[in-house]
Amino acid sequence: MSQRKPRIFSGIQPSGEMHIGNYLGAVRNWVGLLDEFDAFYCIVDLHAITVPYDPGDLEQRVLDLAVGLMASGLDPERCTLFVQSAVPEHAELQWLLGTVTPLGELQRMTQFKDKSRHLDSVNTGLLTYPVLQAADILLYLGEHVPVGEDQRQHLELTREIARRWNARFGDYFPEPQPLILPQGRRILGLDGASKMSKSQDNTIPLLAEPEDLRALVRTAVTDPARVRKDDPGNPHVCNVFALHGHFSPSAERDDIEILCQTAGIGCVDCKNRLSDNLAGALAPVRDRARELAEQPGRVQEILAAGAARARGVARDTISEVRERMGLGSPSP
Ligand code: AQP
Repeated sequence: MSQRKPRIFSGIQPSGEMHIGNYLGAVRNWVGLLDEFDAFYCIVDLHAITVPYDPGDLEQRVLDLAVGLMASGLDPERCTLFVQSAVPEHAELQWLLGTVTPLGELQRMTQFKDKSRHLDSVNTGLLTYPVLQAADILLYLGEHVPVGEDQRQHLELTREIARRWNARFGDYFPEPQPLILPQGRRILGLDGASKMSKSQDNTIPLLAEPEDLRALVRTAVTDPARVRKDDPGNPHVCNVFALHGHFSPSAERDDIEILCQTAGIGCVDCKNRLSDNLAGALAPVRDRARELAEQPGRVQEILAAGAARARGVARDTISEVRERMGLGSPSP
């Protein structure tokens, strides 16, 4: 008899163009989990609207992200790929879980502090973001969550919310475990200092054309101590060298390491070699994306089928949760 695969959930925001940080830190790893797990991968549009955004763009961003995810190898035949707002039970469960979530825990979340610091007026959604994240995962009774290091704190809060809810209403939710993958390390942006981030304008978009890649990589910050071409550089503090580690053959990377340390190669040449390797490595993803982008109707159908499957599971969870919380059955 075949055993049920353990379930995982992970999400990505349609807050801008998918970038190589998303790809290396998350999506490439998600693809590697398709055989082992019953994977739910979600385009979390409700999360993306917690920061300023253009409503006229959102639908297209969702579609573009779906294209990027599928082009990266998320095969919708082997996972449930869907859009968060197409499954209204996410928002319902968030409310229900909010009743057992301590305010102090939300206020001490690093991401909340970072994001709210830059805003004149802080909306409640930014504060309750981790409760929605807990609802996303618990709605599918997710046992594992592939997350980047940056999301570890939120996942710990999800576990705490599950524990509190179970203690109050009876054991039901699993406490999801992080699946922090060795390759899931933080990728730095073109500034070489902060996390590559859609909202920070420091990204290398996954689907950029080779000439755009080259222009972007040219702006990347390298070893700040290396001022002139004949200064020896330190590759270990250089983000361009770190990116070579992901996209260049290891022999070439070893070569560049020595050439940089001995001033045998300048930063411009080093960047051009990275651009060529990046463009080559991402060519198959770009080609698949181009094909998919020409069939928006098909992409919409795939997302609708994913939402239908997700909704089936979500409805069962909500029924059980409502029952245990004394709210009775949902209206048909
Ligand atoms: N720079 C990164 N390095 C490694 N992993 C990253 N991820 C994002 N940036 C990096 C991982 O990608 C997944 C989806 O992320 P998200 O879109 O939900 O939100 P995020 O982490 O906040 O990504 P951004 O680009 O920084 O978006 P904005 O600017 O909208 O906040 C996650 O698993 C994340 O770890």
